[in-house]
Formats: sequence, structure tokens, C-alpha cells
Amino acid sequence: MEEQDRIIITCAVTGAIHTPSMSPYLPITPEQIIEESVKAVEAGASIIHIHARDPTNGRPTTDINIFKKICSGIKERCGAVICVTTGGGGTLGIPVVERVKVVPALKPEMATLNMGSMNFSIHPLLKKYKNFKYDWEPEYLEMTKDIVFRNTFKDLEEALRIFKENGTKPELECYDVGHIYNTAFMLNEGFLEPPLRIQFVMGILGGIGTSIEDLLFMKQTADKLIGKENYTWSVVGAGRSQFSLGTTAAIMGGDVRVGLEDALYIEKGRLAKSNAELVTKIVKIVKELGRRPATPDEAREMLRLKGKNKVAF
Ligand code: KMH
Ligand code: ZN
Repeated sequence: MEEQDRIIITCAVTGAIHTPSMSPYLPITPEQIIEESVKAVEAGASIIHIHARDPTNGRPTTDINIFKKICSGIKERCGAVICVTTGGGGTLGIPVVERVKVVPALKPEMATLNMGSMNFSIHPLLKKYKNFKYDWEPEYLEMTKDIVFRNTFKDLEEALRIFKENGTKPELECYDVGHIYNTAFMLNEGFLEPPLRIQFVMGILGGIGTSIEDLLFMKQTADKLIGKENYTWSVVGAGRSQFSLGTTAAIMGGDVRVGLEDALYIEKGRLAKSNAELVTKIVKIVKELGRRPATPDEAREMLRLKGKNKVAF
């Protein structure tokens, strides 16, 4: 079956959830992020999901120049599809119009769009770590306990207008079932055009959990509201569910995202030494299941992207 043949593997190489003291392998500088991305693509990823960090202390940033350096560095060295964040992190309290500035600036093939407001909280990580290298790390984790990650309907309208103007395909991040209802609403109102690209982000505090029933419910809700033929989907399982949910998604015909943004461990008690190690593991699993990792150009075709020469980096 065609749908069950090729699988798009996304690698989220650094993100904005984990902080430098949590793993020495988390890429921080543009050079490290570029190197990790290229190796992840060599291992079988076709999409690289990008966040930027201040190279001096690892703090997540929305600095366009850093994003540009990372994106152009990756583009020079491999053909990956680049999907830039508009979610930020470190910027969870900043309005979407500010976070979305990276879209007109870089005109990427893809960028994330977070489909609802929530208390996206990573404060429980504070209990796991005692010693932090930088003062900003514990402050940042604590702050998320009381921050509303704002993505109102007005924000979504404004962001989608900007995506459209720049030919950037939104990857619609749904952290809970209500976000799928929001997506269907935006589709019905004409702000989105099928085929949609939906990512079920599971296991973030403030959103849905990581059981197989949770994933089935997300998928069934999307099928019901949006229609199977109108969207493709991928799964993020945060933390220890990265491989269990990824495997389930692969069996169900969906795509999968791995990477140090979502999980620092390759298995219980053992830190992943690189993003490529995580990609290699999921590639092995999906091949055993009879699926073949899509190349970046196949992913472009499957997702109907505008092409790597139409970006501004
Ligand atoms: N941070 C992840 C849990 C985004 O960057 O906009 C979800 C994500 C969304 O990757
Ligand atoms: Zn992200």
C-alpha cells in the first residue's frame, strides 16, 4: 500500500524545552545545529525542524540572523526540507506575530503553527536536575508554570495569512483534541487549504497524554472532522514515549518525528549521543515494519512543498 510504504522522518534537533545542563549532546551553536542536522539527514531524516539558541549560553532565541545562519548552513550541505519553529519556547509568552516573523524573513518551505492556547509547561523538569550551568535555565523552567502559550483564533488568522503570502506550508501542531477542532474550524473558515499537514504532539504537560488510546482518539477525531483524504500526519511522543508512539504511528501509516528536542535518551538511563543516533533507531524500527524512509525530495512531493530554491536563505 503506497501510504504504508514511504515514511517521512522529521528530526527536531534542539528545540526549546531542554536546557544545556541536561545533556552535553544538545546542540547549541549554529555550527553544532548544522552539523547535527546534516548527520540526521544522512541517517534517514528528510525534514529538519529548527529552533535557534543564543550561542553564548544556549538560551532559546527568536533572533532571525541566527535562524538564517542555521538554515543556510544546512541548505549548503544537504537537501533537507527545513521546517522552522514559530512556537519558540523561551518565547512562549511572546505574541504569535513576533514569533512568526521568521516566515517572511526566510520564506521556508515549512514552519510550525501551534493550533491553540495552553499552559505549555516544562516546570516538572526542575525536580529532575539539581545543578544548572546558567542562571537562566531554572528561571526559564519555573516561568513556564505560569505562562499561557497564546495562540488565539485571531493569532492563527494573522499567522496563516503570513504563511500563505510566503508560500510556507504550516505544520499544524495539535497538542490535544481541542486543537484538532480548532484546525477543522480554520479549515472550514477558509484559512487553510487541504491537504493539511498535522502533527500530533503528545506528552507535553498541558496537553494530551501518550497512550495508544490517546493517539487513536487524536487520529479518529482528525479523520472525522477533516477527512482522511484531506491531511497527512506525523507524531511526536515527548520523552520516553518517543519510540513507542513513533512505532505505533508507523504501523498506523503515519509519519514520525524524533530528535533531542523531544527526548534526550536513546533508552532508559542512556543519553542519546546525537540526533543521528535517534534517527538511526527509528529507521531500523520502521524498516522492520516494512516502511521506507522518504528522501527529502520525496517528502517535498508528498507534502506538496514549493521547493528548496524558493526560500530566502
Ligand atoms: N516544542 C514541541 C513540543 C514548535 O516548535 O512550534 C512542539 C514543536 C512546536 O516543535
Ligand atoms: Zn519545536
